[in-house]
Amino acid sequence: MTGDFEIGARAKARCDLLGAPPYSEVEDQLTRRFLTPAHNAALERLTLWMTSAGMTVRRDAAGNLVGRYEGQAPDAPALMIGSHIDSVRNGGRYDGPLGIMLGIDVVEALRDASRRLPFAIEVIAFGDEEGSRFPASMSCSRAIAGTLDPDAVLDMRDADGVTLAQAFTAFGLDPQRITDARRKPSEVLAFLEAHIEQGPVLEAEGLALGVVTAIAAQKRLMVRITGMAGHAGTTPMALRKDPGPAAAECILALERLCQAGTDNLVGTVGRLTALPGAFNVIPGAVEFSMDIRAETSATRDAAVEAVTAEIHAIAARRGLSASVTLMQALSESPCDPGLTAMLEAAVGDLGLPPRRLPSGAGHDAMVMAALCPTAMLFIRCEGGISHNPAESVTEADCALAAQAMLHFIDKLERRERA
Ligand code: HGY
Ligand code: MN
Ligand code: MN
Repeated sequence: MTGDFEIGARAKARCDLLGAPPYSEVEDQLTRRFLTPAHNAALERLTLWMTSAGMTVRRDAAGNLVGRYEGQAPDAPALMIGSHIDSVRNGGRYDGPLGIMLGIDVVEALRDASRRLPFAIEVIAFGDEEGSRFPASMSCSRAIAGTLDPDAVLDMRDADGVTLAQAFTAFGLDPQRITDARRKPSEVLAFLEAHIEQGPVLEAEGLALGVVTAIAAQKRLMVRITGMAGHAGTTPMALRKDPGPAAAECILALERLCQAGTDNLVGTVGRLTALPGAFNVIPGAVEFSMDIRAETSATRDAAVEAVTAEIHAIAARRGLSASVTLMQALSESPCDPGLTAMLEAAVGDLGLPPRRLPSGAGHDAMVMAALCPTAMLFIRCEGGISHNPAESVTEADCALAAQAMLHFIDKLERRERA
């Protein structure tokens, strides 16, 4: 126990509470997309929790929530702790929110112990990391890091045709002021993100915690294969210009390329749409997304180039046309070696064996690295399952994560006072 709450266990319970309406857009599942009423409800609840933990709380111009626990000196640079509050559709309850709730628990423990540090602590709930509503992702941490070009994203539309600019206005924010969220390097000491591993390694090795070495490079692309719409009953097979089978060939080509790849190369088609989308109409066009990742940008880019060439060759052979449009590129992001060693030592203070591992999943930390040194703590999750309502963590592992974060803060305090 720390103060009057179970540190870590309460963080898990709070993620569970946010797993249902009004903090989800959908009954019986968790879908919480950027700038929706569910996002707003979650920020209102987080504001209460951050305030009662001893923080001042504000919403920034990009839709982030920022809780601040002052250091000994006013305006001291901050250790930022946080993760994202948005979710994928029908996602898990811990992917993102757990890193925020653990930050709140840690600050409340410091406040209960009447501790003031040579730095402030800011707990951040990034509004958009998943890109589950608009095609681009990580827009909120990019706004803070100063790497977001609003003109490149404000006209992007969600599935209902709402632009990002319209969504900002509906949320009470000025789309022309997003860049006001940018922070100066002098304001930020470091960024620490605690996150479920979303993979099977820690569980397979019987480990509660791991320390991230680097985050994989990723690219998001949209592919459109264009043929000719026609009648499903009267058009002979030999006379069709059907983009459907062509898309199937392309998706198999992506799978084959990635299966043969190195550097943890992976490729995913998560969205596939036949247009106009009727039983009895040969599609005029088929669109599908590609998410391609690898430990290095070089491997990622070689795979993108190879699959793009295959897509055009398949389309040409079938008398169709194809377009491949880059939606977003994120470079690999090594975590700061000094902070990573500090985090590893903090895990060791708990009597746990050190375990360093790369992250195939993207995280706000990879964006924040443009602003400040970063460190990431991984927490075991059951079966490595994530982006799935079956996502699960234990109270004990959450408690260990919170303790490791407190030990990390002790080490950072010693370094800053030296
Ligand atoms: O896609 C990812 O890796 C992260 O969950 N946004
Ligand atoms: Mn995440
Ligand atoms: Mn995710």
